Amino acid sequence: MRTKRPHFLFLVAAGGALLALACGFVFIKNDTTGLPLKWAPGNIVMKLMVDNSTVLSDGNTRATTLQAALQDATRGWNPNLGDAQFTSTIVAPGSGADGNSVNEVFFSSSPYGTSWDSNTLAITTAWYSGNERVEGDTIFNTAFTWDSYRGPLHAGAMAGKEDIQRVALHEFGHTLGLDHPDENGQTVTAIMNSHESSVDSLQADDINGAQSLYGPKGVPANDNFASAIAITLSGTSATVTGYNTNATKESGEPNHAGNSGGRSVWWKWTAPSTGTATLTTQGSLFDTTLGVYTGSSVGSLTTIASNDDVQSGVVQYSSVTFSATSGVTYYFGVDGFNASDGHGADCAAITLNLSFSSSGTTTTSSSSSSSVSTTSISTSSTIPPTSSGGGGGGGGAPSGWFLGALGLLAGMRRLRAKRG
Ligand SMILES: [Ca+2]
Ligand SMILES: [Ca+2]
Ligand SMILES: [Ca+2]
Ligand SMILES: [Zn+2]
Repeated sequence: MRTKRPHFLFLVAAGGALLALACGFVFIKNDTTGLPLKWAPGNIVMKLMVDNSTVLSDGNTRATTLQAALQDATRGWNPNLGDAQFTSTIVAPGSGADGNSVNEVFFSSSPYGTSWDSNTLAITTAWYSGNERVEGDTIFNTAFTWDSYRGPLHAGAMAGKEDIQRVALHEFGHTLGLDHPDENGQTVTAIMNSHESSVDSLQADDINGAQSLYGPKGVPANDNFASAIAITLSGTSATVTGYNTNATKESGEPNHAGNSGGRSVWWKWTAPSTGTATLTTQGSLFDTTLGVYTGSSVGSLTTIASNDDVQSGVVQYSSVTFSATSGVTYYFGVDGFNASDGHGADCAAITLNLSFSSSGTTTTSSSSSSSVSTTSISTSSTIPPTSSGGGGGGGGAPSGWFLGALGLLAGMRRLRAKRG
């Protein structure tokens, strides 16, 4: 089954055996759309309902350990997130509430009325709406003895003691939208593997996973139309990757596929001959929109083709097929769908795939006049409609516990860290 993981991980992988070696991070996905569940850009506000007085082995308290896992400039998640940042407040120890739209972190002997299994250290809930995360509570199991320390797990004086920091890094990775690589056929060193280990800090795979959702810091180089990145075919196709994280919409820019968008980036391509081009955003990690244009300035473009979803609301990548004329430069605008919910356009890692079929022998079109760049338009929608209500949108089954759905595009899952 197609996955939505960033394409660059697949470049050298031709077979299943290689895939297992080449891939890493995986996502908590919306089963209907197959896309990752992620927070809208901005602050992810956490309420830490844990002790802030007892000093642990590394000099921190439970509360400051959690804060470090979220926000510390060297060992927390925040330095690795391009358009989202954790913020936190420390309050008196207590218990959170499930489904209250507040992200709460606390210790409990009975998480939301359920029983811990004997090996589960902590769980994180995943409430979502559409492809957007809206709540994530993290609950630590009081059955274990907790401390905070670096280095090997359970070694020496730390025998029998669980390390809050590494479990917190793992659980807050779930808060961001990462799942367990080791439970999804991957073999990598990662804090996001399902079992605690002597890995006590964020690893490259963890950071790459988070950045594929929240981007690197800064504005993409191809934010503006005038800075469109040129695509060159390799044979008959090309695949490029990028982000629309922190991208903007220019004055006079068209609404791609008729949607207001707001975080667009640009590529361009000059047709080497006359033929048929197909352009898709398949593999992108968010609900894209796509427009193909000719013209020389962003305010006076001619639309050649555009598309939002291959299958409305379900297959949310975009695909267009258009007739390309030799020597004409086409501009490709990729934006995120803007649901007008105040969160702006969707954004994350982009994969853009171009394939081209030359007409071959000189075109013998019925029209003998040499055409300019006005070409026929067709948006592809070749995927047949699915049976209504079917959830199999392409992501594969989530790991952890699936506790219930709140409708087709909203629901909650719980993911857990297990004792090493
Ligand atoms: Ca809550
Ligand atoms: Ca832009
Ligand atoms: Ca779309
Ligand atoms: Zn986990």
